[in-house]
Amino acid sequence: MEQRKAAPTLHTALDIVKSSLEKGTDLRSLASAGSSNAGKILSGQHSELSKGIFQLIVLGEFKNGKSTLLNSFLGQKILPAKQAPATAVITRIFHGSPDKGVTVYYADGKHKTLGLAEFQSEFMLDIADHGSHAEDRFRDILYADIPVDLDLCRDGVILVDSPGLAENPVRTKATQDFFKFSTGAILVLDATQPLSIEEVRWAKDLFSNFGPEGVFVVVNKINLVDDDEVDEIKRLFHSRLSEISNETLGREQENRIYFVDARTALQSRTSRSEDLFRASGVYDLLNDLSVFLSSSGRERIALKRLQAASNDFLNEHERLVNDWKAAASSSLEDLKARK
Ligand SMILES: Nc1nc2c(ncn2[C@@H]2O[C@H](COP(=O)(O)OP(=O)(O)OP(=O)(O)O)[C@@H](O)[C@H]2O)c(=O)[nH]1
Ligand SMILES: [Mg+2]
Repeated sequence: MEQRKAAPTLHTALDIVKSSLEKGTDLRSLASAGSSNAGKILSGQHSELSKGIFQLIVLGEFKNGKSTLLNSFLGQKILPAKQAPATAVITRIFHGSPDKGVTVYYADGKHKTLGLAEFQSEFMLDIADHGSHAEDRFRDILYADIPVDLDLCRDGVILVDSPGLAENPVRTKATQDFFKFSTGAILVLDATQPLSIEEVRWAKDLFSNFGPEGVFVVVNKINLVDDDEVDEIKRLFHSRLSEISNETLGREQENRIYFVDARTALQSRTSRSEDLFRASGVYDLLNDLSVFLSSSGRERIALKRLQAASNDFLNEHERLVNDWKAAASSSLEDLKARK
């Protein structure tokens, strides 16, 4: 994977975090023994950002078209996508040789490499997997890695396809956990559906974690809206999202809402129709993403994420030290009773 050198401010922040982590080794092992995993998240963020990696996660409710959108970036159907819920595991795409195949990483530290066709058929949800009570047969998998030949991913950018939110609690949790290691997000909504309660919660979370600058909102399936209603739908999403971000969206953020037709975008790329691709809305999104990913905005968000992870880590230590202080001043009987 190609690597990007961190900008000076980010570089300094990374050095500070590194030395704090080294000095705090003992506390860190105590923290990791506790219920929170702030230390793990901070180390993970630190390691990725020092390598110049910027991880952009694509999130949204199932069937909103996340995988189709990414496939349209790629110009071919690489990620599993279909009418019924499809994405089974977190899938990272990054710049590399497609000949290397897909690598699947397991929670027990093992991994296996397989061909793309094999991955698409083996790691896709089917009818037996649907519904919130179905057992998650993919729960032992951390994520899958697919090297691709995509310009957008040069310079350390990793795009992450995630299982649809609210489709299955185990898969939703996996996406939620992975999101903490990400630096930016693309939230995919459906133009034919009002925002659900869950989507509102997610949008709030994303805006507060990444700031409006780090969130690209994609309102997909705009082709399914009647022509005479498109303007009204656009106004509706703009006003709802501005309510959620708790401020009137400034011009820059307003421009960060994209109304697209990902399916036509994918078709137009496979049939090589430039006009259709431009009209799908994905062309503008891709251009803006590529400008953002080579701008200083990328470093600003990385720094913001590192600060947030450091704060969580420090708060966790403070709680831990307070617990130890309380334990040290308790009587043996009290401690036994609490245990
Ligand atoms: N009409 C229309 N259909 C779309 C569009 N984008 C995606 N679809 C279709 O919607 C269905 C779901 O698309 P996916 O890309 O699998 O959706 P997803 O969000 O990845 O779904 P999960 O992986 O289950 O979370 C597929 O049949 C797509 O062809 C669009 O812009 N317009
Ligand atoms: Mg999908």
